[in-house]
Amino acid sequence: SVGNTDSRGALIVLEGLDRCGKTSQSGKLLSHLEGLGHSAELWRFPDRTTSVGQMISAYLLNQSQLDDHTIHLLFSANRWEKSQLYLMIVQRQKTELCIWHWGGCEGYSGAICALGSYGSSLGVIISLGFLEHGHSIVCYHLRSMMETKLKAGTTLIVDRYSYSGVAFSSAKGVDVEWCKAPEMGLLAPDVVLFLDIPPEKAAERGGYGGERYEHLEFQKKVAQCYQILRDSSWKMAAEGIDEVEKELHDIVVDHVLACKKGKPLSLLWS
Ligand code: NYM
Repeated sequence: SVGNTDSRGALIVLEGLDRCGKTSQSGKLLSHLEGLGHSAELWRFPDRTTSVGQMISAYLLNQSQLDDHTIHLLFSANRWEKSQLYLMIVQRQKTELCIWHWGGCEGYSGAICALGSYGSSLGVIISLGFLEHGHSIVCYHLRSMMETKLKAGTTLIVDRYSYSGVAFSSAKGVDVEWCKAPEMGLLAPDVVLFLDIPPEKAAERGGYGGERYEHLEFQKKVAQCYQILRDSSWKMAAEGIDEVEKELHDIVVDHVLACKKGKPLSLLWS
């Protein structure tokens, strides 16, 4: 446990093969939670908007070649970069901008709270006229922020997480324990929703695109790797769009309510 007993948002992860319907189910879950008045956001991994995410995207589009271990670590880095809170303070000195501090947020929690009300989305640059530290003009570049969001009461519906990392890399033959190692210490989801669809059925849907991994034989291996990873806490969602939707809604609302009541956060595979 990371020691939080306050009301918080839930970390909901959707997993499954390519074309299993995760993305549309994630969108529906978001609308459902918002409709019930819960604060919720949709996240997805890989997040292709960051510089690490762009390297991943180039790899998936076959525009670059990377060793299996290297791409695995990039996928993991892409999760770490969105789970930690980093703060860059840029102090304007005459006409120059100099980086004054770049690092973790310890000691800056007061400032971060103050910024919360200005907006906290990734990459936002906020200029403040002054700060109690006495700097004349200070810009904050706030990145993060899975834990911050959850603690602020926002439920995160996450389309793929560390399980995709381990399933897809180990399907290529990389050792499972090696694959898990860089994921350790990330936040553990409150629930994993696995959209359980036979690989053949997924392949029939909309056709695979031009991305790496979108081949039936490989997806069959990924399905086996997911089997190894899954535990009794995973919710396996059956097929059939309407039924899946209803089933997922009920499960998710239960978890959102448990987290509101103070269920503590915990860490993955620790
Ligand atoms: N993928 C996704 C991985 O290999 N490792 C990971 O850690 C994650 C999050 O990327 N085929 C794979 C699974 C998908 C591909 O995902 C891109 P999507 O959901 O199609 O954007």
